[in-house]
Amino acid sequence: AVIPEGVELTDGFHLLMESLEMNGITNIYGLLGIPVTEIGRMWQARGNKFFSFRNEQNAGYAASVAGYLTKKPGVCVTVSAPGFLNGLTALANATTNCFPMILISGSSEREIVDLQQGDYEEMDQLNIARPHCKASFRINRTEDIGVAVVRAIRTALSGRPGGVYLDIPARLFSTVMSAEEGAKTLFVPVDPAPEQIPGPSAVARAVELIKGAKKPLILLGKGAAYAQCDADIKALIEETGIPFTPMSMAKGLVSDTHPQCAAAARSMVLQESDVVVLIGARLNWLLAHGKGKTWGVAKKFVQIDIQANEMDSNVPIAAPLVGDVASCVNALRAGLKGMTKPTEWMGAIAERVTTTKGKLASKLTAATPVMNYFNSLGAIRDVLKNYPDITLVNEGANTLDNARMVIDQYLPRKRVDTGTWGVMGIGMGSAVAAAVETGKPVVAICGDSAFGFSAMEYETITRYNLPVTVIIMNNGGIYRGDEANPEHQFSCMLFNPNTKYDQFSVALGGEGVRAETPEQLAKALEASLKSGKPTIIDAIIDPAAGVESGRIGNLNIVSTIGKK
Ligand code: OXT
Ligand code: MG
Repeated sequence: AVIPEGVELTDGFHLLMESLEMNGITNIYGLLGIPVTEIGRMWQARGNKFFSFRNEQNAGYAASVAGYLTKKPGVCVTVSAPGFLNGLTALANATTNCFPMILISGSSEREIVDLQQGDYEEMDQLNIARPHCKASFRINRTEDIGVAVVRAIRTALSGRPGGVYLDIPARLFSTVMSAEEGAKTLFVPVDPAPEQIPGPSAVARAVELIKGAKKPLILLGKGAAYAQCDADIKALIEETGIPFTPMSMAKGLVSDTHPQCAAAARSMVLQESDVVVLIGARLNWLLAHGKGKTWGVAKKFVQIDIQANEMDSNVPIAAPLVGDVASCVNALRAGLKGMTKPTEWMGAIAERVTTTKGKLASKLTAATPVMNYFNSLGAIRDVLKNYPDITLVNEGANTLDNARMVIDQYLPRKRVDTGTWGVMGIGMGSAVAAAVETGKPVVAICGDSAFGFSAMEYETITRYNLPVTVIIMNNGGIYRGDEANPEHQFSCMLFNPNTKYDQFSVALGGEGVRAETPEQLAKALEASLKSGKPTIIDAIIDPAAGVESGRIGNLNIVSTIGKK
């Protein structure tokens, strides 16, 4: 339509920004260039924050972690084709982990892309994104920007949260319309993540099963942490006296030091329990699909999940509770009021926990010629005890598995790690988002391989002067650093042994410390947390200390006939 002269105009850029602002988005994570550059400049000029990354994948991880921590979709903005594809990995990861996130990419002109006439950064992004997220939308008209943003937000947040792709053809950004008409197209969704109440008969079935159990167990997943109904979950655990064990990102939802925490008796409780209540935890590979020798004696599952078809995904679920975590947990609390506590079972578990912790304690303080995972992480643990509200970011193999075991978490949503996919490279993006969204310090404990995936974002951290301490567990390789080199070649599992991560930090404007003993490590960490300055601690770990694939060596495939 022709707009009469003198009418005040708006355009796609402004409508998009106003719509995001109206919906409470203040931080955008991204990487700029044609055709989205102006979004960054104008977003900052309007008083919002644009966190500019060195690679879109890391910006995407940051957005997804922002979504996980805040229960609002994290927004990532990228350029077309290659920038979009870099961001897509993070969008897929967000969807797999059930983190709400919106990836907004500029795209090249439809008429050229669709006829494959070779446009600048030509790619059919809409369709490529589709299988990797909850929904893939394109906005073709400026008057649809408002509804598209709302649709993206509702899709990302409702039911099982996840990623949404929003495709904006370049030309739309500068397409104008009447400002007055444009303003009328923007709105905020009512109740985008509605309560979903479980049916009374489903609740009664679950209550009966739990009441009849001799050895019940509660298993907390990161879905339970995401739900932000921490007090309700703690109350369920304390009122029933049922032991609980957390999946890695649910650590701290109820403190790891709580007397009912069975994490240190994990294999025992998985094997011996008779009724297992899964709260926001899926029976995927991380839980051995709910079957096999991990799970020992026959058992019945109660499963709380917002997505109905999660039930029976691997094994029959005796009592499915479909609904939001808070509603389901509170329904169980009401039904289980006055339940007899399984004190004998809890007592046996507590005994095992004490023995296991005792065995570990001696390893954590043992002196060794070169630091290993235990005494280095023991030193870190002792410092972090005094900083319960830092966010711990953790990636690697041995670095991940040992840190998960050794470092206690005391508060909910204070641990971000490699998640459902076990993906390396979430480190620096997650650290940025955690520092930005919580306003509190972050400690990232990364394997030297894992760190390499997002290392250049350390410059992003120093540029924004974020209170992030990165501890690099430098064992010189993937899993181990002592593999023999084949003839005339460098081993495919090793890194340059002369790599000095502390100096890398200094070169990028941060503080750098080399730590060769647990005492040096503790001192450097304490100093870094006190200073709040971006710091890398290069923790020198015995190259022989790790094991292949960490604790998931069972998933590694090895040749059955060996070397030929
Ligand atoms: O009860 P038992 O006896 O079983 O003992 C358990 C607990 O009771 C006990 N525990 C405790 N003891 C004492 N005190 C306390 N407080 C306590 N708490 C617990 O500890 C044990 C273990 O408990 P846990 O961990 O809970 O139980 P378990 O049985 O291990 O749980 C099973 C799992 C599956 C839930 C758990 O293991 C888990 O969450 N695992 C996640 C594993 C994972 O995701 N790993 C990462 C991927 S590995 C591999 O893929 C890597 N790659 C390839 C690659 C990837 N991933 N991504 C991309 C984009 N490209 C490539 C690469 C490149 S790792 C990797 C790099 C590795 O090198 P680095 O240099 O980075 O790292 P280093 O290895 O350090 O060199
Ligand atoms: Mg390593």
